[in-house]
Parts: sequence; C-alpha cells; structure tokens
Amino acid sequence: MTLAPITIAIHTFGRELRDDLVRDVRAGLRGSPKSLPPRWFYDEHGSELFEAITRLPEYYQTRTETAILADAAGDLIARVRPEALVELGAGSAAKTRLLIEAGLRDRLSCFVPFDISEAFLQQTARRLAADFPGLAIYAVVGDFAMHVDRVPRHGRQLVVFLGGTIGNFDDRQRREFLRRVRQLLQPGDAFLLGVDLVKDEAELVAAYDDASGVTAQFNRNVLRVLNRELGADFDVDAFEHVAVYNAERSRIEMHLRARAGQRVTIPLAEMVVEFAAGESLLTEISVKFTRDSLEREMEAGGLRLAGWHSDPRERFALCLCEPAMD
Ligand code: SAH
Ligand code: AVI
Repeated sequence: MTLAPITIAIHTFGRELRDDLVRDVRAGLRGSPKSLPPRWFYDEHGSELFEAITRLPEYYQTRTETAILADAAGDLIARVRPEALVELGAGSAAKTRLLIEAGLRDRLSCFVPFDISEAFLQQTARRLAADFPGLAIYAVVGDFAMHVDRVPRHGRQLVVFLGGTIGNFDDRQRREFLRRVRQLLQPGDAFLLGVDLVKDEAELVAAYDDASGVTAQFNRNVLRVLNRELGADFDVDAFEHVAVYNAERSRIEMHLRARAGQRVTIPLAEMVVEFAAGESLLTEISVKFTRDSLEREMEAGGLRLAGWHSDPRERFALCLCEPAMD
C-alpha cells in the first residue's frame, strides 16, 4: 500500500526560537505584574501534560467538544465540502479525526496541522499518515503570531481552531489572529472555532486546579523550560500553582506564586529576577465567551457566524464562521 506523502515546513529555527524566548522573558519578567506567554508551556513534556489534562475528570472541555463534533462533523463537512482541512494549534489532533473521517467520505484529500511544538507535531503527522493512507499531510511548524500566512492552500478549505485555544489570547492578539485567519479564507471556505463558554465559577476553577495536580505540573513546566533553555535556576517547587476566575473579564487566570522570596538568575537572558514572597507570575489567561461576545468578535474580524453547535448544558460551543462579504 502506498502512503500519501508527509511534508513538514519548519518556520521556526533553533536560534530564532531561543531569541523569541529571551525577548518574552525580558519583557515579561521585568514588567509588573510579571507574566510569560503561554506558548512556552509546550515543549514535548508540556504537550504530553496538556494531553493528560484533556483526560482529567474536571477538564470537561475536551470531552464536551468531542461529543459536539461527533454529532456535527457530517453536517459541517456537507456544508463546506473541503478539499483541505487546516488545523491551527493541532496538538494531537485527536478530535480532528472525526472531521477527517467525515471529510474523506466526501472530497477531503489534504490535512494541514499547524503547531509550535515541533516534535509533537511530527508525531501527530506520522500517526495520522499511518491511520489515514490516502490523506496527504502538510505539517507546518509555526507561531500563531508570525506564521499563519504561511499556511499553504490545497483547494477549498475548512480552517479549524479547536480546544478553546482562542481563549489564551488577550484582546489584541485575538483580533489580530482573527484578521489573519480571515485572510486565509476565500469564498466557499469556512472557519470552525471551538470556544469555552461562561459558566459557574466553581466548575471553571476546578477545571484549572484539578485534584490530581496535573494542571499544576503543566503550569510549573514553564519554569523547567526556562531552566533548560536559558540556564535559569528557578526552584520549581518554590512556586505554587494558582487558578482564579476574573468574572469582570470573563477569564481564568493561571499564576505561579512564589512561596517565599526568590532570587533567580537567567544567564542567557542576562537577568537576575527578584520575586517577593507571595508575588505572582501570570502564565496564562483563558477567556470564556458567550454567543453575543463571540458574534461581536467575529464581525470585527470580517467573519460571519453561520452555525452554532453546543452541548445541552451549553458548556462549550463550536462556531462555524464564513468570510463576511466586504
Ligand atoms: N487543538 C488541541 C490542542 C490544544 S492545546 C486540542 O484541542 O486539544 C494548544 C495547542 O496550541 C498546543 O498544541 C500548542 O503547542 C499550540 N500552541 C500554543 N502556542 C502556540 C503558538 N504561539 N503558535 C502555534 N501553536 C501554539
Ligand atoms: C490550550 N488551552 C485552550 C487550554 C485552556 O483551557 O486554556 C490550556 C490549559 N491551561 C490549563 N489547562 C489547560
């Protein structure tokens, strides 16, 4: 049996990546409050920890989105009839298999997973190639902020962004991201977006502070990345995982809080950073949406909400968007 080809385009290279990390560390750890972009969670170990999060009983997002997709995949494919499926922030692309299966029964021939996590993306590409012979795979290693315009076009496309990852952007990043996605879309193409919805605070906080401590490990992993990549000397266990819901801004905020005063040296960033006892480092936001807030965002990004698929408890939603006519 002949396998369809896997192509991998790498838009991030070793030095450039470390330069980006140094830039983010300098900007984020000098600021007040201190912060780091969530992108740095996802080294190979971080990607594995995220997969473990998706299986936690408290993390309802993944299984809810899977159930919605299982129900809607056939209709979505019948509506868009894509030849190519592009997945931004693909990770393991586990849920996407539902769309691939439905697409292959129609006229899908190409899958384009895009992710920053190179080793993990290669593994995803190889697994999919083995399971779907006949599906051409064109993997793109890139950053949402820089490389979305490098996504190659292989005919009419459905661009998907699942898992609620859009929630990890701040307002400006989200607007810019939606504008870049809009530029990928030609008439007939569509964008499928998974979003986590506003809900009861206790349920939200539990999803980001699970009883078995996997999310805490995921959060602290960013310090391990700084130790390895920049020669830093963070005492990882001296930082406590904290997740709070900011109701005013409809977002979970994940922090690492110094248990005691700390002085950390980061040689490759040429920095010494002081943490006061109890001082917080903001490592991630995860914005929660409503149908109204989303519709407004889409409109501002030149997109039109064409379909809304949710679970009976309205915990999570998949929104189908089409390019709005200018
Ligand atoms: N779509 C999957 C994975 C979500 S986790 C799901 O729904 O389960 C978020 C994914 O985005 C990870 O695979 C991570 O490596 C990727 N990612 C995070 N920051 C990124 C960035 N700046 N550019 C590209 N990919 C990024
Ligand atoms: C990838 N992203 C949508 C996850 C989220 O829920 O915001 C990342 C995550 N952080 C902690 N748990 C999961």
